[in-house]
Amino acid sequence: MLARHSDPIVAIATAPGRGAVGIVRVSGKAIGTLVRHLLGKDLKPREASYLPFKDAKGAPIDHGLALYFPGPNSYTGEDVLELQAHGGPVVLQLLLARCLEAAQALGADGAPVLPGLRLAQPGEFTERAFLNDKIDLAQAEAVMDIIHARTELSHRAANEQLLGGLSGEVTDLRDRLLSLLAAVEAGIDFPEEDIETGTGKPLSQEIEEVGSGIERLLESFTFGRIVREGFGTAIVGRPNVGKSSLLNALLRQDRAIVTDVPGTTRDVIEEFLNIDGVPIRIIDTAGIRETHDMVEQEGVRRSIAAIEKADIVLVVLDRSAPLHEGDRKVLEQVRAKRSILVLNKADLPRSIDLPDSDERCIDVSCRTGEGLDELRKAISETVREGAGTAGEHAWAVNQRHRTALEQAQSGIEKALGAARAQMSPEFIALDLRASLDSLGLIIGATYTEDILERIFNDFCIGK
Ligand SMILES: Nc1nc2c(ncn2[C@@H]2O[C@H](COP(=O)(O)OP(=O)(O)OP(=O)(O)O)[C@@H](O)[C@H]2O)c(=O)[nH]1
Ligand SMILES: [Mg+2]
Repeated sequence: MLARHSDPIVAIATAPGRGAVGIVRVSGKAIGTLVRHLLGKDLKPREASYLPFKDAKGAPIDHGLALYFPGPNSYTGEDVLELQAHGGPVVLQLLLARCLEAAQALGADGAPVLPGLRLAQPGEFTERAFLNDKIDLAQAEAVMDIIHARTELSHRAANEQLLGGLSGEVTDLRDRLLSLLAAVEAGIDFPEEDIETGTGKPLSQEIEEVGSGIERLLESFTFGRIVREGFGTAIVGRPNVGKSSLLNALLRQDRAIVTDVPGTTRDVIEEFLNIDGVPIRIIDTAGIRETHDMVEQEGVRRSIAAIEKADIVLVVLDRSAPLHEGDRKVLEQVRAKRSILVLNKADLPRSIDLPDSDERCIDVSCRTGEGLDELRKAISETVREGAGTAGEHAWAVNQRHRTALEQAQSGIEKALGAARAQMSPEFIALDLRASLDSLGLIIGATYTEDILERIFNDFCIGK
């Protein structure tokens, strides 16, 4: 643990701006003296007291609720004080400054009330909770996922992770690896004997089973990316077919400029949409065509880049006109992608003749709203098919977990190779241990200061 991990810390815990209530939170190993100095009395643990919050001269800054949670029964595992005041930025800044000032004041014994109290860094309260074993690292990450969740599904995934769903799976795999390791290491004294584990299964089978467990966790990554970042859905097509109209219709909001001039949209526009609880990152793009206009050329380049990155493309065609050379080019462009053909302008007579295609086709009218529900349904079905739904569990691994799982898997493969080649147990043990350590990174059984920094820097201050 670094020295900074033992400093007492203080921060405004509520979001910047104005709200009904705002909270200033202090955490430290022993903050009882600060509580007394600041509030003029001791507080009963875990009971709300309605009090004036006074400045150094005794004039009230505000009246509010004070809550004191002596460690270890607190969010951080340390002593925690929460001051709930009116949620205005000035009140909260004054309270924050007052806490820092009170900490510097000299107490009855002539020593500073709470030496070293400083402003908290992002995520530092949750980092303390991790360091004090209140939660593990995967659970700490879930705290931020809950705060960032945009839809019910994202929230459910984060909440299950916070409740320990993922941690439990990782811990089970680690336990299995640990007993394997013990068996292999016991075998080190008896190199001439076959290595048999307690279950009677051959070692290679045991190792393989752990490998399949890791593989199952890895499979949840796609779903995890979708719940965290949204399902990337690019609206593409030649100019004037109604792409921006579709974006607006799906968002039920006049977000993008719509005109009858081809080449209206010049840049990609990205917005979030909630379809049946699934977060959809919907991207309107510039109409794809050959053009001499430099700005439009850049727009087209970005449209093509958006196609590449998207999880699915909605190819918009104007069904009131015959299939255009430009449409064919777009269809060619998206050939390798999963796509839905959106036949727009269904309020007008149909003149399009479609080439044979396996892709799903949906008639819509952005003008009347016809077909939009069916399109929403088709998008959500595609997500569920492609992502593997949250069947028995909703949690899913993130990029950091994925890297650790891949490392763990590589250790497993090496161990398996060594076991099959009947190499000496030391080698097998080495690879199993490497795999164990990689799995440990997920829950923070092993961690470095660097990992903590990368995780908690993305947090809000005060969390
Ligand atoms: N009749 C009818 N017209 C529509 C419909 N959807 C869009 N339009 C019209 O089609 C024209 C082009 O619409 P946009 O949404 O700007 O088309 P776009 O594909 O974004 O065009 P660019 O940005 O230029 O590539 C506008 O005049 C819209 O009013 C529809 O469902 N029915
Ligand atoms: Mg447009």
